[in-house]
Amino acid sequence: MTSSTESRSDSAGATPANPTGPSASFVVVANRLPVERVSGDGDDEWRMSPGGLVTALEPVLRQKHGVWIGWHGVPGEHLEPFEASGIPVVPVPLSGHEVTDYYEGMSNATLWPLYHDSVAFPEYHREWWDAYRRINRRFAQQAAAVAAEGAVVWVQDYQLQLVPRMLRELRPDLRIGFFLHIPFPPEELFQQLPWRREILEGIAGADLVGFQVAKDAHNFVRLLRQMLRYQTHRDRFVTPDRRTGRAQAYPISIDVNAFEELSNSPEVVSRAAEIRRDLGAKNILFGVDRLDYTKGLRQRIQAVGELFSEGRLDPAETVFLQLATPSRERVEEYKRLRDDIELQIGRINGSMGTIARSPITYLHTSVSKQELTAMYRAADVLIVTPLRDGMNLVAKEYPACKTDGSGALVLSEFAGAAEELRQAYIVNPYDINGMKETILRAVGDPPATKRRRMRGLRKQVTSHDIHAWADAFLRDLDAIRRPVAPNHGDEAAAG
Ligand code: GDG
Repeated sequence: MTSSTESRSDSAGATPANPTGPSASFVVVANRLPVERVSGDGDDEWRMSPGGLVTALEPVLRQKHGVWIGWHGVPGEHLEPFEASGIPVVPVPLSGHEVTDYYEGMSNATLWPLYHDSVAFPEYHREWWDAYRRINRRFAQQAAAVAAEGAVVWVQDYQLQLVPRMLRELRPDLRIGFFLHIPFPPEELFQQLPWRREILEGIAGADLVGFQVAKDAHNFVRLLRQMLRYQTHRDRFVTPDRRTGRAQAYPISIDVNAFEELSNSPEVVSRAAEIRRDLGAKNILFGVDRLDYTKGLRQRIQAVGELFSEGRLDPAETVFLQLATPSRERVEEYKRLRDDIELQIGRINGSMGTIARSPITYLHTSVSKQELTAMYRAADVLIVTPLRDGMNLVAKEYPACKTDGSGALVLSEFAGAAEELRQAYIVNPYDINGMKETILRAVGDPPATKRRRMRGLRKQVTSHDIHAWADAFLRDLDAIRRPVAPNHGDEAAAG
C-alpha cells in the first residue's frame, strides 16, 4: 500500500482507482471505509472500526467476498486500494474543504438534523450542496470502475443519496440497491430542502430502496408521486425511463451470535462482575450512545437527575453509568451538546454525590466491544431515549447480551427499534415525568415480569439478526429483473 499526503487541502483528485479491472460482483459504497489506522513500528496497519454500519455489513462482505468503497478518514490523503482484515477496500479521497462542505456541512449539518425531525436547525448552503453533488459523483465513478458486468452494488445512507442515479447513468447494467440508515422525513420537512427533487431522483435511481420502517418507505413513494409525478402502486414506482423500482422496510439488526458468544465468554462474565463491584451499586442503570443531539441525552439525564434529587432513586444503591462515544466533534451543535450534558452531570453529581460515590458515572470515550458487552451484561436497566432514530442498534445489542434473561430495556417510541421491541418499557423522551415513572417501573417491577419481557425481547432479536436483514434485502434486489438501458423498450424490472 502506498500513501501520499496532499499539501493543498482542496486537491483530492477524482480519478477512479481500478487496480484489478471491473471485477467485483458485489460492491458496497458507503461514506466511510470500515477501517481505522493503527500506527505500528514502521508500517501502518488497518483494523476494522466500530459503528452501526460496520457492525451491520462486515459479516455480509466476508461471506460474499465483496469490495467496499469509501473514505478512509484522513483529509487530503490519497491511498491505493488495499485489504483490511481480508476485505478489499477502495479508498475515495476527500480534501479538507470537501470534508467541511460535503461531510460536516451538507451531510451532518443539513441532512442529519432535517431527517431527524429537525431536532436541531438544518442549515442550507449552496456551496455545501455543490460539494455534495461533486463527491457523490466521485463515489459513483469509483463504483462504476470496480463493478463487474451485472454486479450488485449496495449504496449506503444519507451521504450518498445521489449515487444510485449517477451510477445508473454510467452503468445501466448494474443492479443497484440503496439503504437509508436514518429516518426519512415526513413531507412537510422534506419540502424545506432546496434540492429536494434531485435527492428524490437520486435515490430513485436504485432498483430497490430500503428503509428502517414501513412509514418511511411510504413517505418516500408518496413524495415520488406528488413531487415528481411518478406512477406508483403500493411499494413500486415507475421512473420516466419506464423502469420499475421498489421501496420497502428492512429493519436492520445485529450479529446476535457474536454478541451472545462474547457475552458468555469467561472474560466478559468476570469483567461484568468486576464492573458491578467497582460501581458498588445494587441497581445499575446504563446508557450508551454516540454523543449526538438526536439521542435524547439531555432529557435522559434530566429525568434520572430528578429521580435522584427527589429521593425516588437512592444514590446509595443506584448508579447511572453513561458512556458517550465522541462523535462529529468539529460540528458546532455537537460541541454545545457536550458542554450542556457535562454541565448537567456535574451539577447532579456536585449536589447529590458524596466522597464515596457519585450518582452518575460518565465516560466520554470509546471502549472495546468486549468492554461494552461487559457493561451490557452488568446493567440492570438500559435506557435508550432518542428523540428520533432510524433503528438504534444498542437497543438490540442489550437483549442479545443478557443471555441469563435478566435486565430491562427502557426505549423511546421514536426509535425504529420500538416497532419490533414491543416488550420494552416504551417512553416518550419529551415527556420527562412519563419517562421518570417508566424508569422507576423498569427498576422496580417484579423479577418475573422483567424476565417475561426480556424473553420477548430476546426472541425478537435472535430471530431477526443481521444475516436475515442482509439476506432479505439482497434476495429482493436479486429478484428484480436485470435493468435494461434507457429507450430499449418497456421490459423494465418487475420484482
Ligand atoms: C445509524 C443510525 C441505525 C457505541 N459506542 C461504542 C460502540 N458503539 C456501537 C454500538 C452500536 C453502534 O455503535 C451505534 O449504533 P446505533 O444504531 O445506536 O447508532 P448510529 O451510530 O447513530 O447509527 C441508527 C444504525 O445507523 C444502523 O443502521 O440503527 O438509527 O443513526 O453498534 O454498540 N462500540 C464500541 N465501543 C463504544 O464505545 N465497541
